[in-house]
Amino acid sequence: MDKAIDVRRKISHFRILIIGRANAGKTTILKKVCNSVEDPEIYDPDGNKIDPEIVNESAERGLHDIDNQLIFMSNPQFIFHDSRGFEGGSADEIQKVIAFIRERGETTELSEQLHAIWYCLPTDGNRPLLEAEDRFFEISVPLIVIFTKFDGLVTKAFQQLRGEGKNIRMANAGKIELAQRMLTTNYRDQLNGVAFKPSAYVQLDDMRLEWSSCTELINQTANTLTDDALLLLFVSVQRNNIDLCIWWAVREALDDKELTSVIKWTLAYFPHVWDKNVAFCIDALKNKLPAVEYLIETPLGLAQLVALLCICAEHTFTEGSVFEEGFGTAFVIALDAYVGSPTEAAVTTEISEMDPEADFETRRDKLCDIIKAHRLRADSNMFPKKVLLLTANFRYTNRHGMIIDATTEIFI
Ligand SMILES: Nc1nc2c(ncn2[C@@H]2O[C@H](COP(=O)(O)OP(=O)(O)OP(=O)(O)O)[C@@H](O)[C@H]2O)c(=O)[nH]1
Ligand SMILES: [Mg+2]
Repeated sequence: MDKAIDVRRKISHFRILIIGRANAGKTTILKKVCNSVEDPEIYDPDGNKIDPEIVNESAERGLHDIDNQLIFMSNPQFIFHDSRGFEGGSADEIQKVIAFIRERGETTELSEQLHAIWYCLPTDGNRPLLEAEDRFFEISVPLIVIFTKFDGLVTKAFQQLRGEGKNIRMANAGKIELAQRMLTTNYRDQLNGVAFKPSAYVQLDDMRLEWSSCTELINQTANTLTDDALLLLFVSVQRNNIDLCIWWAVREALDDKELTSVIKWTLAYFPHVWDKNVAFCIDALKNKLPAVEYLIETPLGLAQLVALLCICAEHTFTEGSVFEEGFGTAFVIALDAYVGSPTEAAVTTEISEMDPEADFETRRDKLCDIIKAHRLRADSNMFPKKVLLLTANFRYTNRHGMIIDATTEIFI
């Protein structure tokens, strides 16, 4: 297990190859995962930034050169590689992808290896699978098949039902179920026949919509990682999905018996907590709660400690300033706000109602629910009153190209 923390210290990037046909929705997914409306920055294999303005003509190629590294500034801990679509001179492109996967597999540097492959299969077209597409499954990297543009398949199902004479209401009522069946027959079942099965399948809603999310893709990717070190790394780079960090932190710490290890393992899953901060937190906690050693001697006491750590860590994450150096201070403020607060009292009551004899999964899920229901920031009275420094108006373009005027207030 300590090897995992070690990896977190050594490499901070999770490297993903995304492949699939042109227009499959790859870039849209990457932006969603990184919570970005901007295009990624492009770096060559040596880490030199490629300026898309200068290489104007080949900028498009820069994005699709599989060797280049794509990094979104909103979550620079993910490095993506994006290939060209397979069709149109496809054999060449497939060879290139296979060579790239093989090369990355041969490197002994963990940070240079591929950690997962996301394989996008659009479901809105007429051609379910390309002949050569199942070759990719013969690899040792976890491969997650993503069925994209399911909304397009739903539209096709609707049209089919209308063609069969159903009225609009009936066609609407039956379209999702039919689309699901079409997905199974035309895609899932066909992939069951291939020699090397993907590690997981994910089906995504219309990724263009503001509310659609990639949570399922992130969860499935985490589930396919069998190596503790990689799992910790993957979960801890999720700036967009703190609930997942909470889930893994609880899972890891809930059966632990030793104070330092509980604290270390609960905090290690959060993206902004680094090894060097953990020792500081242990001291801060012992200062604030001198009896903390005794707390973990009972299952419910341990659950309280894990809840405290997750709630404080989650709260500090929402403060932009806490990355790296600012974490210790932010943690102490959160700890002061939490201990003795109504939030802590509510958490303690709910934990005391948990069944200590229940199986691990039940206790884990219950504790996650309690933690998620008691975010520290929900009770703003617990924090020192802040003073409004300025109100700023700004304008930005959202992912649908709409210009939005917004206002933000900055407090000190
Ligand atoms: N209907 C539908 N359209 C989508 C979805 N996701 C993306 N699109 C649209 O599909 C088009 C292609 O999306 P991209 O994300 O650029 O696809 P890509 O695979 O990166 O394309 P290339 O980089 O050209 O290979 C865009 O017009 C997107 O708005 C989806 O879930 N449903
Ligand atoms: Mg793209």
